[in-house]
Amino acid sequence: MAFTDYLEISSEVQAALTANKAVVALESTIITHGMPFPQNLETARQVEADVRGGGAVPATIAIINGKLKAGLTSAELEHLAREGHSAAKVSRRDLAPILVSGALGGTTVATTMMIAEAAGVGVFATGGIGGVHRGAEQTFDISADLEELARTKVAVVCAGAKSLLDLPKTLEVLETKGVPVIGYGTDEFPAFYARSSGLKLDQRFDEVAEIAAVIARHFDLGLGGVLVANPILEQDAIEGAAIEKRIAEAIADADRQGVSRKDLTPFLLQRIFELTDGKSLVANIALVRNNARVAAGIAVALSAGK
Ligand code: PSU
Ligand code: MN
Repeated sequence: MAFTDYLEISSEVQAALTANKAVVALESTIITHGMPFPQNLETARQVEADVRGGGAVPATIAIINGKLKAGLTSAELEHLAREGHSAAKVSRRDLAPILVSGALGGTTVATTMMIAEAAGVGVFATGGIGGVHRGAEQTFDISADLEELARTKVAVVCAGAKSLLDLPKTLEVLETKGVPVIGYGTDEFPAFYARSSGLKLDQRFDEVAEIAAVIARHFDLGLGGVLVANPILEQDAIEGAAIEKRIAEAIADADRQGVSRKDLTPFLLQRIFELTDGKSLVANIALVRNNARVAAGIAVALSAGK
């Protein structure tokens, strides 16, 4: 048996792949652990529609009944959204246990990349990647997403990473691991809710066709994954200082309550949502949709170049 023996690709996604049409992978931890119900379901549906609007086929990825699924039915999407935190948050090391138990699993950026690669999908849209947590020099809390970007042949389109992470350290680890971070229309690493972080990127491209060309070349060279950093649109952004206070409060709450390890990111997301009266969620939804549109454009350009 091999990894692909556990894959179940929907007929629509399979047909698109066979015909060399553009496909965009989407993750599901953002549905189960990243947003509350019902906004998680509405967003998951809108993001799929945005991918279609951009001329690509969406392949939302999750683990259901012992199968690695690429392309979900509407009922499966709803099931994931309703289960929320009752579903497992599945990172690389959780894959085998979850397949054996048959539990429902939302896939993180790391596992979504693995399943996308196995399915033959090269472009993936998400909100923000996991990274190096603040205080990692004490806790060693560094997301498995970074390791996966280093080794797995998938391009991930994100709005940077939330400043609940240590962004300079996150960029350092990506550099160490040889992951290109490409700014789409920006010279700076975007900070999720805010367009800029003050951290300069080495690579900037303003056209999706150029980004597709870089991704294709990186894949040809066998160098692993690519991170495309696409800033939140101006009209949706939350000013850096305003959100920063809330993030600091959320981190202090997590410390006080002793929240750590895989529970930390979902806890912080929920706490920031509460502390901003839901404003963080509005921005989060807008940026994921923006990433889906850009990812579709890149996927179309990639498939045209094949
Ligand atoms: N960042 C967000 N929203 C999310 C996540 C990260 O702004 O929903 C999720 C993604 O699925 C990411 C995961 O892969 O959290 C990272 O978790 P950890 O730090 O435990 O690796
Ligand atoms: Mn972690």
